[in-house]
Amino acid sequence: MRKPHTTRHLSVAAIATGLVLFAASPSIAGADRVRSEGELVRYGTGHHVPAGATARVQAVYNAAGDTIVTLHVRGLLPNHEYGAHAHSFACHATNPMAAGGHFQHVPFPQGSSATDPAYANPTNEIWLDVTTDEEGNAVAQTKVPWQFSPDRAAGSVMLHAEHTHTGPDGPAGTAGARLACLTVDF
Ligand SMILES: [Cu+2]
Repeated sequence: MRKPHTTRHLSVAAIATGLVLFAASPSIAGADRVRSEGELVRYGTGHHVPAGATARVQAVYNAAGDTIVTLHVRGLLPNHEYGAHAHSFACHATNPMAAGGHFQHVPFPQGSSATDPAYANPTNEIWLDVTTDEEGNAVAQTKVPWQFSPDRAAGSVMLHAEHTHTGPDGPAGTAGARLACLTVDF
């Protein structure tokens, strides 16, 4: 299996900006934060994710301080719904739980839970649910009003068996079994 290929692009302007401004400033518009693509790591029986299925994830920062994340998937089951989110850690070869929970911009506090809709929502997490076309391909995009910090960022995008459950009464953010994963060094 091919290892996902991750690249970071830092323009001269971005580096110069970084020298002048504090790191907390939003990065310049259009700067690629990260791009990763490769064969999905498949878990379980794998029959919902055909061998050779691939994903590509791109994250871009804009001047307003948002992060725009795009997911392309290829070679999945045709006309099929999958949930997808950014998770905290990189994909493990055989243990889907090693990717941790959903990355949350504001982590749920003590006494709350990962599925509290106040934290498990598409503004505080990166949700990329897809419905594939007749060839098993799909694209999803989300925009969140925050950026990753250098010391705290997501590590993967995980595909799930169902579209993401949501709503004010929780539990929110759940999407069934973890099916497949792409490491993304956000
Ligand atoms: Cu997930």
